[in-house]
This record gives sequence, C-alpha cells and structure tokens, in this order.
Amino acid sequence: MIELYMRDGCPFCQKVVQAAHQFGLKEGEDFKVIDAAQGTPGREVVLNRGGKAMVPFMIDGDISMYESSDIIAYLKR
Ligand SMILES: N[C@@H](CCC(=O)N[C@@H](CS)C(=O)NCC(=O)O)C(=O)O
Repeated sequence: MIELYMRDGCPFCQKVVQAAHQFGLKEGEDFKVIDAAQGTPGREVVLNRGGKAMVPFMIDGDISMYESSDIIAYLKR
C-alpha cells in the first residue's frame, strides 16, 4: 500500500490527498496517511528514507519521493 507522510496544517499535503481521492484511490485500500509531524515515528521514516525534513513524502515499495506535484503525477499513473 502507498504510504503518504503528512502533517497537519500542510497545504501541499492536503493537495496530495485531494488528488488521490479525485483519482479514485481509497484511503485504507490504496494508500494510507501517516503522521509525520515533528517528533513522530513517521518523521523518523521520512528522514531516514528520504534524507530531508519535508512533507509530503511518499513511499511505494522501492519508490519514494518528495514534492507534491511529483507525488500527484505518480498517483495519477
Ligand atoms: N515543494 C514542496 C514544498 C513542501 C513544503 O514546503 N512542505 C512543508 C510543509 S507545508 C515542510 O515540509 N516544512 C517542513 C516541516 O514540516 O518540517 C512540495 O510541493 O511538496
């Protein structure tokens, strides 16, 4: 399942989740949202896997990426 690392109050994160819904992807089936606010285990995953303290961040198996527009393009495919 695609993992979307987000935090509250992040407009770029909201943009990604809205796009996912528009593409017909279902939370809990196709993707899950993981809290990546500072101090959370999700933030540790973002830092360890991606190397930057930035959200949104996506992991789909071996593929991982930052940048909301890139994530949205990936979800569209
Ligand atoms: N160009 C990036 C911008 C992402 C961005 O600025 N994210 C902010 C939150 S909205 C961020 O990660 N700030 C640092 C943090 O939350 O630690 C994108 O489109 O995804």
